[in-house]
Amino acid sequence: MPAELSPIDKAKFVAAKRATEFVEDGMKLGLGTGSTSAWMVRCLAERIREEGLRVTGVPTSTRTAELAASLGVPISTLDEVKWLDLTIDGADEFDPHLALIKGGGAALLQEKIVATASDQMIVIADAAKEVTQLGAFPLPVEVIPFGWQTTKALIEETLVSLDVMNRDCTLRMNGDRPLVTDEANFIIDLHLKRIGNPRQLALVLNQIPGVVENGLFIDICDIVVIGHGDGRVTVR
Ligand code: ABF
Repeated sequence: MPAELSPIDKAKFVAAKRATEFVEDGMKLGLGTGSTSAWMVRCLAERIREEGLRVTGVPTSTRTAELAASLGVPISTLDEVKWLDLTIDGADEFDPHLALIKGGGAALLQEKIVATASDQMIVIADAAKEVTQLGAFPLPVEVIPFGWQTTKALIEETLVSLDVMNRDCTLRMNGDRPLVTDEANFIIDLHLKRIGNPRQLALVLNQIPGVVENGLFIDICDIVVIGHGDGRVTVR
């Protein structure tokens, strides 16, 4: 373990390192995005160097691709690999049913495609990501740039009709300039505070014209590896 890690970074590191122990020689892997996933890529690179582990990684973002390439982790594309044995990725929140909010890093679309195209998905997270009910973290929704403000209004109407959105909830772009994703789409953050029915919300959001994908991952995560600031790891 690198010296001098803060408790939060130690939690992320130990979760990432424990998750790489699930990686077997010859696996085709989805490589997640975010700071916890960055530790996972580093730990994977160490196993490749020290054990001669042979893997092919499919990155879920440009920044993960650059990090993996810089560390000597062999990478390919999902189109070439077609299907993956395992995806390891971070999350912003996970609940008791292993439903997730992901996408704080604006990579949710590629993350969801890669995680879905995998036999198994492992989420790596520090203990602070565990919640009893999703929603405190803003839910990112990816929309195409064409008519995005109309799409935002349709999302708002839908949330109100579903009674998901009450007075103290808001929909916001990041500042006045929308966040642009690797796919050149925009991200709208839904500040909902709590989501009573994530499965229903995930389905309804994706029916709205202009919405590409949302950051609710339902029935995708198989295992969560939780890191704690004292160096302990919990696998669930
Ligand atoms: C990515 O990692 C995103 O989907 C998620 O929002 C983020 C979590 O970031 P971190 O690991 O830095 O907390 O998978």
